[in-house]
Amino acid sequence: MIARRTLLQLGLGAGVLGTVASPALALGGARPRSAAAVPHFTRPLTVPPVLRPVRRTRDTDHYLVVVRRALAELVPGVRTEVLSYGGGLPGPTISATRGRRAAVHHVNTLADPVSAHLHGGANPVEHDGGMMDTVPRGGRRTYVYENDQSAASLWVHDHAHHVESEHVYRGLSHLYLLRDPAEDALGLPSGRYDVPLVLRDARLDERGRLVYELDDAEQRSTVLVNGRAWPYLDVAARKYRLRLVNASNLRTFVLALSDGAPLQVIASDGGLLERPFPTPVVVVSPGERVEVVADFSGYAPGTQLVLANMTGPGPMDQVGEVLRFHVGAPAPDDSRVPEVLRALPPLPEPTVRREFVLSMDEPGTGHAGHGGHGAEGRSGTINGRTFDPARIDTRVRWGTTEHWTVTNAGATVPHNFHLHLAQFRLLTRDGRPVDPTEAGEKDTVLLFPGQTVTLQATFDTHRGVYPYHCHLVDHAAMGMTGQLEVV
Ligand SMILES: [Cu+2]
Repeated sequence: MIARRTLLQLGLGAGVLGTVASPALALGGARPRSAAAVPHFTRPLTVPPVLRPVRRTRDTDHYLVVVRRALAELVPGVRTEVLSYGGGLPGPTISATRGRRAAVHHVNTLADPVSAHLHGGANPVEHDGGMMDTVPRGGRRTYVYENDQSAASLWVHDHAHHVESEHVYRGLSHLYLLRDPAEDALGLPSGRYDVPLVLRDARLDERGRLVYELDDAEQRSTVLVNGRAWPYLDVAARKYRLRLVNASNLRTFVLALSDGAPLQVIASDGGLLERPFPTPVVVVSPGERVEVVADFSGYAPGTQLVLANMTGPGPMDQVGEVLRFHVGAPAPDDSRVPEVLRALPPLPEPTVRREFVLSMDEPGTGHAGHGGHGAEGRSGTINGRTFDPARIDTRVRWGTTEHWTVTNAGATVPHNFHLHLAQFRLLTRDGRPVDPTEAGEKDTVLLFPGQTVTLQATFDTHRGVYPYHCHLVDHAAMGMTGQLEVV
């Protein structure tokens, strides 16, 4: 097979590659030997199927999810064993409606204990999927979600202590899209023009098997969108709502269209922004969600636009590309992006102030730990302490609003900060008011090395013990997790 780079040097467009590096060829024995050999943009994007309820009652939809091993064609022609919520990577999407309860019955067929956390959800602690609240092999568990919160792109992922990092990496996540008739009435692009894009990376060996090594971002250089490496998406020349979800363990995506055209950011983790905000660059760190409206109406049929990723780690000819849009004919478009999307909840005056400092043994700083090689033995801390399930780090009085200052004390490694139970509001980043795209409801915030953010959160829903942690999942597994008790 001619190297992709060579073809590009010859001036042949990537469209030619689609003919040369067809999935059929790969099936015929030319198996991808590394991420570098996987052709880009030869397979169409797929969207995870919507899970059907097994039963509907007056106020509740019941779902069945079997946690099991499955096969997925992450790269063309190769079946890769993954862990799955019911088949596929990511698993099927739950489409929930605000005000209508979802009861999700889990059956664990894996050897490991599992725990399913609805990321971004405000739920009673027994339904939060706690790290120590696990379901053993052969066990069953029903998670009940009230869906009494703003419409938002939520997602479910494993959170079982010690194994969550490898479980998430091997595929245990799925979308949970919470809808609201009030949001539907805004007229944003909908139906087939509302497309989730679950982004992540993976490291595959020469036989196409997923390789998991703790804190191994550099080598996870195969980029997957909805579980396929570098797919393309045929789009009509009109507006699309794109729900960007970062399901990576470690990789932050800095996304832009290859022609630099702006994307209208309309929503973040906890739902719609107050107003749309145009930007050419969208940053999504692990666990974060950013929704944009992309308008393809100005492009001639046949135009190809790459959704590019402008940062590493890893080789940029691989990790620098994510997805390609192939623009087709214009299509009728009565969708609109209103100037006002919603009124955000008011910001009460905080009465308690706290500080959180994230830190970890960084490679190359002389703190390589005791493990001898790799990340084993290195630890991550919040306020100097690694996770201890028996310790409550932060006690919050129910009903209060708190002001938190969160700092990444690192010199080289980015972190982020994820809070269970409550959506928070970012106030400042390094002393300046946050960008409008970060000013909505958030549950996860990125902190580049040395950065400090301030945020406020109101704890007026459920009582109990919930974690907060770095959502670079490998870092959480290295101890960068604390516990909050709402009393
Ligand atoms: Cu981290």
